[in-house]
This record gives sequence, structure tokens and C-alpha cells, in this order.
Amino acid sequence: MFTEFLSTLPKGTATDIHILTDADADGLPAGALLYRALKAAGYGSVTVETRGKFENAWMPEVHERLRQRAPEALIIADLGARPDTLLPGVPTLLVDHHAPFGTPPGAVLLTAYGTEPTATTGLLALWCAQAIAPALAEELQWLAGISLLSDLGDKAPFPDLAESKKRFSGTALKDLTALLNAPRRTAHGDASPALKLLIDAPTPKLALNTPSPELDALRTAKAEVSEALAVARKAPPRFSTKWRDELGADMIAVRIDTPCQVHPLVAQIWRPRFPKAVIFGVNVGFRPGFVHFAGRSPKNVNLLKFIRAHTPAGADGTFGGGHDQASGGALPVHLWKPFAIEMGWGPELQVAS
Ligand SMILES: [Mn+2]
Repeated sequence: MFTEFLSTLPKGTATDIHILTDADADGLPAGALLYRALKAAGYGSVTVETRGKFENAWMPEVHERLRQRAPEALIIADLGARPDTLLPGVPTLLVDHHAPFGTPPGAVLLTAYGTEPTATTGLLALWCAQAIAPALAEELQWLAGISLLSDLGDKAPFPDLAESKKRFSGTALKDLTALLNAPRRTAHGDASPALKLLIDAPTPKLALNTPSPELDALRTAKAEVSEALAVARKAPPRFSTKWRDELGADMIAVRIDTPCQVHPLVAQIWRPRFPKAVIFGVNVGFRPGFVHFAGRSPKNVNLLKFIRAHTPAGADGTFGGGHDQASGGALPVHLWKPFAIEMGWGPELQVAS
């Protein structure tokens, strides 16, 4: 499907291709792999950028920025799939593994969603790279390893992770993954140093051991996030049994207040304490005027389906994105208030305007 998409490009290898990718340690290696593989395959004009804080691929501001670059083809990686228009008239490929809402008109969707186990976007990107630049793909196999470690954890059900660890050091992969995930979680949220590091690095060990401004930026980011998380993890859990029958689980909310994107980590941290419940990290300080929440559910509970079924009128197209066991959303405060009541949480989850 990837080579098919490339074969339709108006100017062949002279086509000006732009890649927009997610800012996490799945999207970043995916973007770096696609970029480096296209270059190696002879594509002369390729650029790559990571999304900024609060951005998604369907925002008018993002489209405006993309339009100014005037690419002749677009690749969107790890940012979900929605039926809404991207850049009309520009050939577009979406590489993704989240539960899609639909496909933009005219775009091609290459998705891992619906196959079990579900590959990460980084692994899909490795398969793409293998199709056009096999020698480089072999060298850069560790980028897919990072994506697996980041999105699916150390027990990721793909042999590619074990291969990465064996060839490139498991410790180096783990350390680098932690660093790459830090910048997007900071108050500033700029992951471009992380992307730059992956575009330049020959191996994960060299990425970690070669002094660079990017590496410094990542270390500073990691310290900021650790500090925010240390505060957030002290917040108490709040319970709701309201949807036990429909959802098949109780719901626990942990309210935090920080500009750092640590609400998914907070949900993750509480999982072992309440393995049968759905846990939400609810962040009232992430974005002024909004409440952001990230939920994690046990294997047998489809949280994504539940959240999509309870989407409040007026929520934007990102609400209920993600995966069956990891979903969430963001609501302006006036929509959050009734939503929190609907979910069965008490006054502790109410927010002043
Ligand atoms: Mn991903």
C-alpha cells in the first residue's frame, strides 16, 4: 500500500513530500524512519515535523502551516484517522494504529487497527522502510523497537522488540524511550529536539552518548516531567459505580492540576492498585479553560466504545480517540461540568470556570 501510494505521486522521486507525525516515542521514530527511508530511496525533497502541544492533524492552524509549506504530498503518522478533509488536492497517506473515526476524502489509510496483535505506527513505518530501502531499514530496526517499547511496553507481542534489544541493547532502548517521551509532556510541549535526535542518530547508544543540544533539551524535559509527576501521584482517587453494568467496571478519577501532560501516567500508575477498574487521570491545569482526561481500562473492558457512546454534544473530533483500552478526551470547562456529573463523580471533580 505504501509503494502503491508512492507510485501515484505526481513527480515521482522529485515530489516534495512532507511528513507530520505524533510527538510521542511511537510517532517520533515512525516519522524518522519514513523520512530517512524516503531519502535513502532517492526522494530528493522530504521534510518532517512533529505536532506541537494541543495540535492534531485536523486543526485549521495546522492546515494553514502545512499550506504555507505547500507540499506536493503529505504523510500523516500516528495522529489518528478522521473523515474530515486535510489538504484538498494534496495526495495524502495516513499511517496509523488508533481506532479510526473514518478516512479523509481522497486520502489513503494504512492502519494496523483491526489486526491482533496491533502493530505500532513505528513498526508499520519499519515495514514501509523495508519496502523502499531494505538496507537502511535493517540498520534502523531499533526505531521500531522504541515504538513497541513505548506504546506496548516490555511485553510487546512482536519479536521485533526482542531483536532490537539483542542488537542495540535493551538498556539503551529503555533510556532513550524515556527521554524521547519527555519533551511532549512538558509545559512547553515541543518535541522537535527529540525528532532531530532520531533523524541524526546511527544507533540508540550513540544517540545517548554523543553530546548534543538535543540530548540536553531531552534531559531537562525529563527532569521537569518527573517533578510534575511526583506531585500528581499524591492526588487521591475518586470513585463512581454509576456505569458498572454498561461498562463492566467501576470508574476511578484522579484529579491533578499541572501544565505537564502527566494525566496518562497518573492513570497508568493507579492501575495496579485497582486492576479491575477504569482509571482516569483528569488534568484541570493542562490547558487554560479545558479539562483533559486520559483513561486506562482492563483488557476485557472496552473503554473507547463507552467514551464514544457518551460523547457530549459540542465535543471536538478528538473525543474518544485512541485504543480500546486507552482512550480519553478534552472538554471546555462548561462541557466538563455536566460530563463529570454524568460519569457519576462528585463535587471533587467539579471545576470553577
Ligand atoms: Mn502510537
